[in-house]
Amino acid sequence: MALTIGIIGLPNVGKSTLLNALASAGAEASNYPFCTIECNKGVVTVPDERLDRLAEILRPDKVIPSHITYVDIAGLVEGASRGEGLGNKFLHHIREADVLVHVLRCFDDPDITHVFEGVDPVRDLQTVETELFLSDLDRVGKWIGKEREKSKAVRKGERKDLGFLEKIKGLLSEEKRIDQAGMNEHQLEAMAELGLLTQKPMILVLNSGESEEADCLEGQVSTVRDHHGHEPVVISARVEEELAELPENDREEYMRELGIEAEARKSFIERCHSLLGLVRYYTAANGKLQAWSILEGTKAPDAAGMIHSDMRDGFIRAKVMSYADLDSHGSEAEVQHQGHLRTEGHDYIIKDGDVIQYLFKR
Ligand SMILES: Nc1nc2c(ncn2[C@@H]2O[C@H](COP(=O)(O)OP(=O)(O)OP(=O)(O)O)[C@@H](O)[C@H]2O)c(=O)[nH]1
Ligand SMILES: [Mg+2]
Repeated sequence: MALTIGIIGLPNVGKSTLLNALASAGAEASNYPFCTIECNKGVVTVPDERLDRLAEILRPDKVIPSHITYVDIAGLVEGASRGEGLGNKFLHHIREADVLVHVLRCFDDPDITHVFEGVDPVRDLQTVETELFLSDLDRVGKWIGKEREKSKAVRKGERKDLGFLEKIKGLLSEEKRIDQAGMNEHQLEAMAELGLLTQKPMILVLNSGESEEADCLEGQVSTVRDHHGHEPVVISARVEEELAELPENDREEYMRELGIEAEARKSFIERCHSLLGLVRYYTAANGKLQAWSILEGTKAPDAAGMIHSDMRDGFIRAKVMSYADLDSHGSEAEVQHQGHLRTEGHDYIIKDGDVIQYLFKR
């Protein structure tokens, strides 16, 4: 299953427009808050030069690039965590995404309704973040309630650590992100099961519009950066959507007219990859070379499980080479001859550029 990126933000900030630009998925974008009610999905191919070189070396019958599914989620509003504006339904979709792209409106256009007065990306960011924290708080609160109701007869190993959950609740109520470093195995399991929205890797995208003044935009970038602590990505969703819809021949001319050097949507996918800490690795088996995008820190059986759940359940070991070795030695046989073909087990964490063959019980 492809990795899923959920596109979130307030209504009318350009989420559907961004998805159209990325995937030409035909999501409806219009000047009408809540235009997206059900989710639109776009499957985007990740550009990958290493895959071309690997195909040259391994000569597979079939080459399949990595795909990322972008899901355009309807706009969140204040009170979403209490069910406002179909809130709970939207929050449910967000919970299913592996990582989040949060779109903030920086374009000023009196023709496009803004849910608040005027452009203020930091205010919008805080509004949506508060809803995410409140939703998480509600979730942890319900867990605590259920634990308390469990009879004393329930065995210790089947109980959740109430003290730990209370601590998480306290941090969430202060809108603090939770640091998982130092957590024990049970606590990490509980965190994974909770699937908190505020723990998902997230990047911020400033939708800059087509005619924003450079100074004004720089100011917005730096306030968002100061607030969030990470560098946001700037893109003009509407311009990119227009470019995506133009025939190849007309595109360059339009870009010259606008004074744009390169289509941002192409580098955007790459930037998402690096900012979100995604890792790209390859499987080579049965004449098929395939690239996969996964979260950093994924263990081999879980990565295999993204191909098929049977492969996770029956995982035995993984034969691993690195892209760098294949590239420099030029053949699989030579990599093996040089002693660089490794065998890894259940605890192996997939690295960027690994070329893997899984062995599993059927
Ligand atoms: N002027 C201008 N308008 C834009 C830009 N990006 C999007 N829009 C317009 O803003 C309106 C809303 O865009 P959408 O992409 O539908 O917004 P959304 O965030 O998906 O909205 P919801 O689905 O209601 O949550 C559309 O009319 C877009 O064409 C931009 O960069 N500049
Ligand atoms: Mg939309």
